[in-house]
Amino acid sequence: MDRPSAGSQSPRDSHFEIDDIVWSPCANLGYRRSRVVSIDQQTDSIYVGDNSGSQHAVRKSEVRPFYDVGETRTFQDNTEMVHLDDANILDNLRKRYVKDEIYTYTANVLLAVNPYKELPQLYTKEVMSRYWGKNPGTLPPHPYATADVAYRQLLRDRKNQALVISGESGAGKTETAKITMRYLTSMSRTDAAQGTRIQEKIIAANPILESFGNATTVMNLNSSRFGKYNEMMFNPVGSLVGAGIRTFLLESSRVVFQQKGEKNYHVFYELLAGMEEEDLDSLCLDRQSSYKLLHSSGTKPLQEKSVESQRLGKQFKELKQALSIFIDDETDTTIWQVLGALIHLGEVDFVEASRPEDLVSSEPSPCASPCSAAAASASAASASGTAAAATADVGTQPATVEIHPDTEESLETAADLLGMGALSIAKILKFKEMHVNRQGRVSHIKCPRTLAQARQTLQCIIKILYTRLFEKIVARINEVSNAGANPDAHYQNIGTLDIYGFERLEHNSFEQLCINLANERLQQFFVEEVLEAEQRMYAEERLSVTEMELPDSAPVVFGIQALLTKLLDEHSLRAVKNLVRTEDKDQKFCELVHSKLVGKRGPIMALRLKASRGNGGPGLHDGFQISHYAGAVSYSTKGWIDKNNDSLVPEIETVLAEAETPLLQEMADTSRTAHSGERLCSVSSRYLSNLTDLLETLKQCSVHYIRCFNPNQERKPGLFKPKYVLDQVIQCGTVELVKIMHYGFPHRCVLKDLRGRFQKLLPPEFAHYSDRDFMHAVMLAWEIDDSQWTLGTSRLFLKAGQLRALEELRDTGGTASQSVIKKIRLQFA
Ligand code: AD9
Ligand code: MG
Repeated sequence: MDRPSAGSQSPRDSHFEIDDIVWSPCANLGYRRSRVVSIDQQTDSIYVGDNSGSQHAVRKSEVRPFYDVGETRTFQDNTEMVHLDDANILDNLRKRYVKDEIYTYTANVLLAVNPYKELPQLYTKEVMSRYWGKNPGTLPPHPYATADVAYRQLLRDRKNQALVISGESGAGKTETAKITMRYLTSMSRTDAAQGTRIQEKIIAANPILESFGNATTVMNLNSSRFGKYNEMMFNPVGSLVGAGIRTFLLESSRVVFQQKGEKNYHVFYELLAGMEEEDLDSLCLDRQSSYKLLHSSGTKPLQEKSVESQRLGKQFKELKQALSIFIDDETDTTIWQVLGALIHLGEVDFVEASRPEDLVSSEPSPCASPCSAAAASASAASASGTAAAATADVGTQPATVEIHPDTEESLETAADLLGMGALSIAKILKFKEMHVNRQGRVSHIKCPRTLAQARQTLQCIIKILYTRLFEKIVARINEVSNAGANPDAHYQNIGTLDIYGFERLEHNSFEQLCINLANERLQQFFVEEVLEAEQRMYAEERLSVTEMELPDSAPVVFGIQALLTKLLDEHSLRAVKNLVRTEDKDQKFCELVHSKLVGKRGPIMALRLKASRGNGGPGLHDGFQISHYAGAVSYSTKGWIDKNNDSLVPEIETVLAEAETPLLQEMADTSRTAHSGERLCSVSSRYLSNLTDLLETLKQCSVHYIRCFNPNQERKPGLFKPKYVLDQVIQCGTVELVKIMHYGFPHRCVLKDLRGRFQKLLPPEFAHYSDRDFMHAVMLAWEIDDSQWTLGTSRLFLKAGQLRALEELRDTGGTASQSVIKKIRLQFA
């Protein structure tokens, strides 16, 4: 799909002459400093030469003007630069980065480049105080300034505020979110009734969420595997009264499988490294064992007393400390028991049981597995009216698999820790409960699972237990963080959105599509709410601005949503009802995508993918590719139908409800028991509806943007890879933003307010002028370059830095020269 080129030239920049120093495109660096050697007007090519003496032709539209301000001079705000294009923005970011100036404004959007090293001097108490209540732009760019603006606007406008932090995985979103939250908790007043406890709770929630929801990935050693929206509530005088967290789609597949170079959730490793010996004993765990759940991607158990082990041990203590703020000792014990049980469940395996030859139906049936065959045979019985015989036949079928004798002990230990019967769990693993509708009467049958099905069921149970535990902990944090807030009071809040960044891995699945959809929708929101709104405002103020084609996410968003809701849900439901062969349900879904959604010029394309370990074994299989705003991503549909169903093992609900411990009982969702029938609990529908709610929330807020950039994939401090950053700068719409704000004007002030403020800048004889004429006269009287301002119908638009200049004039109390005043008088006469 053709996407508008964000870096394309505007007419103002396109004039070049021989010997001009320019930026020319370079595969490695993004742009290289070059000299114009000759210009071919016919072909619109420019020949450029570099230091090495080599010359080559480039298209004129790809060349950017070079503005020499020296290596050390940089701009705090990209819109202050003379040339506003990708090459010059990139160079400004690079020069600032090497000086540890990791933050840069683009008008009111803050850009942050990950330093990959501690910069404690940037975040001291003293620095916090400096930003408190200051006008943005008067101090260096900082997340504190962005948070401060949000707080002031909340108080002034009585409107909810949102800080939207975006960027690819590893770019620094979570760290930046914590920086803004620390600022707001430290600086804002606390409600007398709340004491400092509310601050403590907000800060303590972070390590808990990170232990349970973050993991090491190839992109980031501490990657957030869930999205979160943290809301801090303030009363009308600005005191902090409570907080809440909304989470989005935790990546549950990670609990049972990790790609090469990746790990399970931090909490498991922290537990093993930090727990006291006797507590570990009570969970029947030991530090030296290589557990499948934690080491399936080939990582080794931690060496005792190694640096890593000590770090994790320390984190475990911090986690325990943080948890103690939200939960009692009994719940704390249960949490570790559940986690221990999951590790033991991960060890369980199966063997084929010797079973009668006639178990698999010899009749041609749509499904080949015992479970499906049983269902098919029961439905056939139902159709032929021999229901009683069918129930007897199916109900007495022996198990196809048994628990592997070597792993029986693991199952028993897990069951003990969960306060459940090992037999109950084994039954779920070996048999699927199905219901058959015979002439209006629903009966339940148990049919044996195959080896593959038993293994898959085990994985499902582990995923369900972990996800529910995570959800329970978040719910508990919310309960405690809101305990002091008056439920009837209407508070305003500042939300901080830290959602997983755009992902393009070697193998991309359902989770990556969900993650990338969230980023697509946020990008669409940014374009609509910021860029388009900006263009609309200029039109309303009757100002002419350079027409600019904006990126349009709508076709991609529309395509993905159709794929997830229409195709995936419909097909998942057919699978639940056993209307598709279990073996090729994912492949069939892929074929549906190809036939229904792949279009010639659309964003979705058909693809042949090489399969991998996590992708269903070697060989080729079908997939599709989507052109996202941040690049094309190939997806494999392997496993999607199961991943999309949250109710794959409904039998577990009853067992949970009957467990001994209250926390596990609370984790049961009794609306989903096996008896509730063949239901699809669609993961994608729930996710889409959560996303829509989030965007609705954002629409009601004043939104402040922080864009994070990853300078390199090696996680090295001081390494700024220009081409890598350039791609991110272009993808996120920063270039369009800079252009709109520059060719437009970043500061827009209501004329009436300005007049009140700058009254003294002109003699009293101007008092009868209209607000518009008055401010016009001020700009003329002080001879402010007319490229730096423009007058709308109700606002004065100013380039970056000009408002500061006017304020300085006001403070110094000067008056304009008489000769100039005279000229103006004549002009307005
Ligand atoms: V992901 O989408 O959750 O995978 P994030 O959240 O964008 O990603 P994160 O904030 O986790 O990235 O940052 C990655 C790492 O960069 C951190 O663990 C820190 O080691 C490092 N980082 C990021 N920002 C800063 C900072 N302001 N100061 C110091 C930082 N280090
Ligand atoms: Mg993160």
